[in-house]
Amino acid sequence: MRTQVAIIGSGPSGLLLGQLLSHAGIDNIIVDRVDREYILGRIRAGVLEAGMVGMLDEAGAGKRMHEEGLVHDGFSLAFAGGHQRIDLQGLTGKSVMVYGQTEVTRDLMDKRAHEGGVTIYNAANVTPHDFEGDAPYVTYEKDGTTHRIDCDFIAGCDGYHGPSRAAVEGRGLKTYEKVYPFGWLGLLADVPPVHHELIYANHERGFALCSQRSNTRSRYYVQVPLSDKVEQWSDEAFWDEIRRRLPHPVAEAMTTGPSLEKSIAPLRSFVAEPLRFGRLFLAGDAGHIVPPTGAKGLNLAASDIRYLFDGLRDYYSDHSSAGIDGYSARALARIWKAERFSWSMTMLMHRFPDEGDFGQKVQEAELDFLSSSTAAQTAMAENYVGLPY
Ligand code: RFL
Ligand code: PHB
Repeated sequence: MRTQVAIIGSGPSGLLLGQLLSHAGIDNIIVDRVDREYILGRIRAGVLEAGMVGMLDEAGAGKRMHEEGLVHDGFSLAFAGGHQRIDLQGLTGKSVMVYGQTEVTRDLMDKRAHEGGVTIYNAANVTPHDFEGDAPYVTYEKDGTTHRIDCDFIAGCDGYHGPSRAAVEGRGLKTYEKVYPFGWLGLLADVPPVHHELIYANHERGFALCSQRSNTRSRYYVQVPLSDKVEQWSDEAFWDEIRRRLPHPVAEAMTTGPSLEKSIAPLRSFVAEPLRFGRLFLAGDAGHIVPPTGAKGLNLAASDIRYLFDGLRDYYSDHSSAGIDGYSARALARIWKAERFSWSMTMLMHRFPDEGDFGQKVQEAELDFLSSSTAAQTAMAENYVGLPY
């Protein structure tokens, strides 16, 4: 097989890149280790910045998002029994779109299938080769046979555990990492959201988040120790715990119900540098991870794809390699700002077992300052709606 761009990974990064390339007349093939239903079963992010919304429109996959997504003009920080609203629209003139990653992925997959784009699912041992030279290729195994895709470029959109970053280890790759001493236990349920906007809660028992997927489906999270197992948490235990961590009137208003899904995700900050190795590019979670507190993971994947797609388009249309040459530096400049914001919001809102009462007091002072300072609220809002591309 031969294509122009071989894309490893059929998550949001790979699918978005595939659509944009196809619409620009650039041939591409996506290869994934698992199948469509498995990918759609992963419950992940829920908040889209305006930049990502625009890219889904550009990819021709934004129709259902505009019909079913919820535009949010603000969110709340709950602490010390009360709460402070961050007025995103008033402070920045921008909003965010609440629409689940699962739905984004489904819309992109449906669009690709409808247009006849090629995706190979259930491919084992996917491996990028010879990307430091002029003739890279990708191999994979399927149905007992080894297949080969020759290409001009390889896009490593294969997430944190994928083969693309593994292939460049020892070739000048530098990584930066911070692991947090807790995880998020998430629960999805067909119950109406407790509030029309998201609530991020700082509480002495630990962080909690009230999010949503629609007016009838809610997504809630509580901070848990890394040693906790999801089997230890009955639905009742989850509902009891999250209500304890919310201001009284919010807890009273909460509708509970059976979970559709429950899972624990560890929290990590991670950046790989650079993001280009010859004709191989890393994009999305393959190159960086943020803790979910700032809702930036999915949105950073989109900004990487913006820069990478623009570079590849210019390469094919104008024979200019300036865009692909600048990809890594441009993407990393935005990634590090989102890393900083996600880290700072994580530090502000969670209970840190080793920080003791001092850490707690500093958090309370910062939240109190935030409540009294429009400048501080504006800085938070600017980061939350998404920095410019
Ligand atoms: P993805 O979505 O991980 O997709 C990568 C794709 O690559 C495939 N793959 C392989 N394919 C071939 N061969 C292999 N050996 C392969 N190994 C992996 C995978 O099957 C998959 O289809 O990365 P992408 O596209 O870069 O998208 C990034 C986002 O998914 C990610 O940033 C966010 O979901 C992060 N994230 C969250 N972000 C938020 O903003 N809010 C959240 O609440 C939130 N929750 C989460 C998350 C990430 C999680 N992970 C990665 C464990 C919860 C979890 C559990
Ligand atoms: C979610 O709805 O899953 C979600 C929302 C906001 C976050 C993280 C996760 O910061």
